[in-house]
Amino acid sequence: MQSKVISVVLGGGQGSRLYPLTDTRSKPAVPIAGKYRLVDIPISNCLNSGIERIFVLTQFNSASLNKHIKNTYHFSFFSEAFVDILAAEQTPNNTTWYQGTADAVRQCLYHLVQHDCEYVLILSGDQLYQMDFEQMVKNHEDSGAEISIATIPVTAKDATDFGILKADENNIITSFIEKPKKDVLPDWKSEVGGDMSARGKQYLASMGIYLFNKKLLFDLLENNSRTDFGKEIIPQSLVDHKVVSYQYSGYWTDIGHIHSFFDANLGLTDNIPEFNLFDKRPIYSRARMLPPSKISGTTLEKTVIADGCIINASRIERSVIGIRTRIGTGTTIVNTYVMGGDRYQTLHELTEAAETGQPIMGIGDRCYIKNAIIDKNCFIGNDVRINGGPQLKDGDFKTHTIKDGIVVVKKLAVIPNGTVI
Ligand code: ADQ
Ligand code: ADP
Repeated sequence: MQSKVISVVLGGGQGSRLYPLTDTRSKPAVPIAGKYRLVDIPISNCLNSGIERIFVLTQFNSASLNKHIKNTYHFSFFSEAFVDILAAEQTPNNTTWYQGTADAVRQCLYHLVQHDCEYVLILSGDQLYQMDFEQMVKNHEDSGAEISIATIPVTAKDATDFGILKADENNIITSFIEKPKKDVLPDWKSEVGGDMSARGKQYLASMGIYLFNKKLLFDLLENNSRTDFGKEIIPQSLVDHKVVSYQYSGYWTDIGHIHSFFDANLGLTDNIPEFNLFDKRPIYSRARMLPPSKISGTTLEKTVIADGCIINASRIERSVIGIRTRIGTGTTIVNTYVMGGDRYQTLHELTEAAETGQPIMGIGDRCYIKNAIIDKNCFIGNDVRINGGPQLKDGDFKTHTIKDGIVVVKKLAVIPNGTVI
């Protein structure tokens, strides 16, 4: 695998769907599950599948992404392995930012050409799943495919958000439509087999995971201006090339929207989560050498707590609490993802805040927080009430954004004592 495949992770366009989490950082750097970042998911899937040469394409480079990659993915001096970030850059031939997914890959072809490989695996940066790409490569080779697309059955409700395809009895894709409108959907039903069909998942969706024969990828991208895989490259390739569906049946979810990102994070608190962090194949992240979390007087119900926290809350329920989070006494947190902090405040800073009545980094005393995402390094005062839910109208404010009833408190926001949202 190592010598056959190079992987390219599409790290994100403008990232507007995950705003405000992507306001000051690139999408691959968005923290998930209390201690990881989005980019750790596709990179871990690659490493666990024996693919050790990885490019991450991102529209803009952030200090946190660079630092994270540099501090996390160390390889032996003697190995060929690498994880390289390629941010949209101006070169004599390209003066623009990436215009779309295919354009992003096109602009990095000159990096790819320098490496020996048979296949290029193209991955999305905003999906939560554990997949063994070795199986996909094997299927690609066994079927004689020139392009393989990982696919998953979805319901009619979800089908309009994906590329939908039809395949013949040999899994060769015969037609493909990117995000079909509702009225044409019935024409796109597939025979997906027993259980899936019974659950109403009668449409075969592209997971946005593509395996290309290297030479074909170059032929398809060079000397033209097609900008998107789903809209142009894939549908246009069906006529002249063997494009095969590799059907996947495990857990896979797109986390490119605030509500799906929120649901995927809180899903980790389920008794048996669909995404298994406790799998023998690890999700890699930065080893931070944090102290164990210290918890006092708190009733914890279905809660995931990362390292280095100091928690004195009275109750935390169905929540994910990220690294270095401080939570004061008498506070209740429900259905919330608290991302945590990048540092601890010094004793001097804490004393000064106490003397002047300013909030400290973390969540203060006697707060009630429900249906929220609290970004990194927030200062939430005492007696703050954040009650997200469908009763709240969407909107963007100085300290927070409301999307689908979820309150997203912005990174570094200071929420004064007694605030009600
Ligand atoms: P979408 O996810 O809607 O559909 P798109 O917005 O093009 O497609 O994003 C694909 C991935 O590429 C995402 O991870 C995104 O962040 C990233 N990306 C987008 N523009 C980029 C750019 N300019 N530079 C770098 N990265 C960029 C796609 C397929 C569908 C398929 C779904 C599955 O088009 O056919 O069903 O993925 O989620
Ligand atoms: P994120 O993308 O998660 O918001 P940042 O861009 O803020 O991350 O960078 C996180 C890194 O910056 C952390 O590793 C942390 O060590 C460092 N950092 C952030 N703020 C401070 C600070 N005020 N003092 C020292 N280090 C900081």
